[in-house]
Formats: sequence, C-alpha cells, structure tokens
Amino acid sequence: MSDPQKKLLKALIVGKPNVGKSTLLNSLVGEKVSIVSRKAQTTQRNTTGVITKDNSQLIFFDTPGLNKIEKNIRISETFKTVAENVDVLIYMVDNTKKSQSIDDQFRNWLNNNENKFRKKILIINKVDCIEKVNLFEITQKINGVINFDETFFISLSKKSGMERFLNWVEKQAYSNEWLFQQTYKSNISKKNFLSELTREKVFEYIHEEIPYNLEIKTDYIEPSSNNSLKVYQTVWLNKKSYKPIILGKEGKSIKMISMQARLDMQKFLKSKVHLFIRLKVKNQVKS
Ligand SMILES: Nc1nc2c(ncn2[C@@H]2O[C@H](COP(=O)(O)OP(=O)(O)OP(=O)(O)O)[C@@H](O)[C@H]2O)c(=O)[nH]1
Ligand SMILES: [Mg+2]
Repeated sequence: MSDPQKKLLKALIVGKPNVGKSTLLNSLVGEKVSIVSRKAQTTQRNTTGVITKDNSQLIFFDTPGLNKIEKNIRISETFKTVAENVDVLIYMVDNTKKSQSIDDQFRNWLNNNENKFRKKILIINKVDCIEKVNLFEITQKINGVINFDETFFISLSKKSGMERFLNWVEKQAYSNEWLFQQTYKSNISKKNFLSELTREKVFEYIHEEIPYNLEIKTDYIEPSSNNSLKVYQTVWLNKKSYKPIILGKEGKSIKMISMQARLDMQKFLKSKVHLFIRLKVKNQVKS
C-alpha cells in the first residue's frame, strides 16, 4: 500500500565539462559516489545518488559533461534517456565563460522538452573564483537564453550556498512512493566503483588523451588474511604505445596510481586492500 507521507523528487544535473557536477553529487550524498578531476570529461556514465531524509527521497543523476565534439554525441544521448523521467533540471555553470555560454543544441533540446520538467534551475558554482559584482551580470545573461525558475550561487569548495539550494529542493518533493530503500545511496556497483577510483587516479597522474582511451575493469575481489581484501584489476589500453606511459619511468606512474587508488579503496571498503593492476592492450592497433 502506498504511504501518503512519503515524498519523492528526481533531479538531473547537466552542464559543460568540469563545472563541478560530480562534486555536487558527492556533496549531496555525503560521500564519494562519482569521481572528480581537474580535467574535462571525467564522468563517462550516468551515476545516481540518493538521499533519503525524513519522509523525502531525493534522487540526483550525475551526467557526463555536455560537449559539442562529435565523439561525445553518444554521451549526450545517454543523458537524454535519463531526462525522460525527471522532475527538476539542474543546469550548472562555473566561473568560465565557456561554461556560461549555452549551446544551440542544448537550447533546442530544452525547447522541445520544456514540459518534461516541473522546474528548471541554474546553479552557478565556484563562486569562490567569481567576483561578487559579476554574479548579477552572469545570471542575467544566462537567464536571457533560458528562463530558469531559480538561480543558486554556490561554492562546493567552500561549502557555501548549499543550504538555500537544499531547502528549495526539499520543498519541491511531492507525495509519491520512494524508488529506493532508505539506505540506498548509489546505483554504481562495488566493482564498477573500484574501477572508477583507479580511473580517477589515472586522470590525476597521466596526461594528454590517454585516460580517455582506456577501460578499467575490476576482475574480482577476494577475501584475504587478517580481514584484508585483494582487488584484481585490468587496465585495457587502446594502443600498445600507451603502456610505457602508464607504467612511467621505472614503473613510477603505475605505482603512484596504484597506491592512491588503494588508499581510496580502503576508505570505501573499510578494510585493508591489496591492489593488483595489470595492463593489457585491447586491439593490436599499430602505433
Ligand atoms: N574552485 C572551485 N573548484 C571546484 C568547485 N567545485 C568543484 N571544483 C573543482 O572542479 C573540478 C571539476 O569537478 P567535477 O566535479 O569533476 O566536474 P564535472 O562537472 O563532474 O566534470 P565532467 O565529469 O568532466 O563533466 C575539480 O577539480 C573540482 O575539485 C568550487 O566550488 N570551487
Ligand atoms: Mg563529472
């Protein structure tokens, strides 16, 4: 039987690469569920974060950054399918001009899908990097292109502005059954998340385009002595020539990646972790 007390809200977080979408999701959920990096296009799959507080369940979808580049068309297709079924659209920008200019492609899509959302809001993030006097102008400019219902100013680094935003979100929740159990936090499986943690470190230590050209798989997790866990992962590379770069001089890079990923895994799994990473080349493409 449905519980009339229960409330629900589903919100989609979209915006250009690197504006802080995944950082927002992590901050809302209260723990890391989506990886974050200084580089654009870090998020490659939709991640769901769920907050259940009092009677309300708030569900947020983190999406890959909107990008015009052709190779990312598939990515924006992914978010369009998620968008079929949400209540609030959260459009996020940061201090960069690039993030604040709204692409025609996105505007057209929104025009055609206007009725799908009960509300659409603008979040200006990284206000720690924006002069206060410029905020009004940025808000005016963006709202001139898309008429958002609300605008919020936040800094996820300084943890400012979140209260007003959260209060607003909670008020939007409507009577409905919850979609997830009370303790559910994210749709990402343990294995996938461990792969994501390693990918985050690859983003941190390996430069250029390589992080976008590999796939990380957690092959298995095995209990070991003293309650520790052994995690086995394979990094699948598109090109053979990437191998020495990931390994680094005397294996320094892979050691760094492995050590940092292991520390994060320990926090996440709340257990000592032994991490084994092997590198494999996917297709023997000549390079
Ligand atoms: N100065 C500042 N940096 C921030 C803030 N919020 C996030 N960042 C940084 O911005 C960078 C990008 O953050 P992400 O959360 O990965 O951005 P994203 O929008 O998910 O990026 P993609 O997944 O690539 O689309 C990271 O280095 C964050 O630490 C903020 O309020 N202030
Ligand atoms: Mg992201």
